[in-house]
Amino acid sequence: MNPAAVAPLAGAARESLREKLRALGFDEVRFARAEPAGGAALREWCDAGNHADMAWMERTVEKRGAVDLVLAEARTVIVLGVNYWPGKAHDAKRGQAGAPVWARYVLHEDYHDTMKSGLIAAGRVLEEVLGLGATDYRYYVDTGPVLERGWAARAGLGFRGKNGMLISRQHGNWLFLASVVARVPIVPDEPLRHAPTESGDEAAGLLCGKCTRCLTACPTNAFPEPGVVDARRCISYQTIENKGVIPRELRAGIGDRVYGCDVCLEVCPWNRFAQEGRRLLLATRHELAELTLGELLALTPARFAEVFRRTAVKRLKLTGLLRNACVVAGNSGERAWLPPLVSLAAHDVPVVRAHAVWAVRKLAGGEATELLAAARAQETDPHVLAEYDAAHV
Ligand code: B12
Ligand code: SF4
Ligand code: SF4
Repeated sequence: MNPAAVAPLAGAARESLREKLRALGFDEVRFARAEPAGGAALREWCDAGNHADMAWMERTVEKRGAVDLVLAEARTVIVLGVNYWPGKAHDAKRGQAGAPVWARYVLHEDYHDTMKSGLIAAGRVLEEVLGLGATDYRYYVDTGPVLERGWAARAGLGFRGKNGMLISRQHGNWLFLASVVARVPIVPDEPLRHAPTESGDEAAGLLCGKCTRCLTACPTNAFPEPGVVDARRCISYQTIENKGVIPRELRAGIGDRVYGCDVCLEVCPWNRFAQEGRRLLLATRHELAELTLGELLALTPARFAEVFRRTAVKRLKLTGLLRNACVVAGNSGERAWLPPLVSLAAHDVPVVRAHAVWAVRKLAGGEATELLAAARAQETDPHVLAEYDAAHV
């Protein structure tokens, strides 16, 4: 199709498209005009090193800031949101009886997979209703080179909070985002309130007022300024994206969080309006929240594959999860975890050994030398040896 020749979809036709997409399971469907945006801010964020080791962010800065590099002649970004708030009853079970705490988003089958089925169906709707061909649109959930939160704010789905999140007045912080970039003009929705920054981007904290709860609650002090997250200090990055050693000075702040972090989300007063989601595009796995730390420390490859099948945790792999479980055990103050930790100090994979050694030293104090003597005698890896020799745990 030639997008320039088509009048923008408006009025009842636009609302009918919105309804059809909502019926597929998307709780929010909003439209933004495709235009270059966000690139300068993202460049600045990467230049300051805030992307940590996520080299793929740095490599795609140009594309993320210019949506027509994602799809030539793109006219509209359709922003889609899926509410994943589990409801009060399920939420209350998190961290019960000393079970480690998981970020809420991961207590589902992998949302990248389940939302993809909705996006495929959305593509079919665009083909049927607007006559688009398969090459006239591209859809993404999370992993594409698209600044999903910026587009969502531009389309009025919510605002960018001081915690960096896209916050909806209706769903609070608990929305997954996805987008369809399309070669069809659609009359855009308005941002909630228009107060653009100098570059024309949507400012952070528009509806935060004087509140700073998220900034002060962050356990690892990951906000260099409101609305900006330094991934190097963020527990979500350290427990999910970082596949190596977690910096020693951040481990205490991780507390009992075994995968991801929701602290700056859950303290936000805008969550008070959130209602349990429809879950048409999500398959919950609440039972993961009930796994005990003992079960996690004893995970074998076969058990890991069975328990975390189809969840996003499988991408962290068994060794990443064992590493995180060692940190949680070290923070627990419970000497009961010493036997499994001493076993893990002799694990095949150095990153697991390193964190097990740290946890044993933290829990056992002066007795650690004796408990770890056999493992240390075999140790040759410099990262693990550094844990034995560190002056402070
Ligand atoms: C990299 C990444 C991370 C990194 C870095 C986080 C960060 N704050 O950037 C890490 C691993 C730390 C992370 C953590 C989490 N993440 Co994450 N992450 C991403 C990813 C892949 C890219 C984000 C990005 O580009 N960051 C760079 C910063 C500079 O960009 P930004 O936050 O969007 O803000 C800039 C732009 O929006 C731009 N801008 C402003 N106005 C406008 C207007 C327009 C039109 C445009 C285009 C741009 C623009 O300026 C802003 C400032 O520079 C997105 C998916 C995606 N493709 O967007 C998910 C995403 C942001 N993550 C998500 C989630 C759920 C999380 C966690 C809550 C997971 C958890 N519980 O552990 C935490 C929350 C941490 C936090 N407070 O931000 C959701 C957020 C949903 C929401 N409602 O906001 C996303 C959107 C994934 C999804 N598809 O649902 N994440
Ligand atoms: S996700 Fe956790 S560690 Fe990351 S910025 Fe928010 S509160 Fe801080
Ligand atoms: S906790 Fe307060 S400051 Fe942080 S995003 Fe929510 S309203 Fe804004």
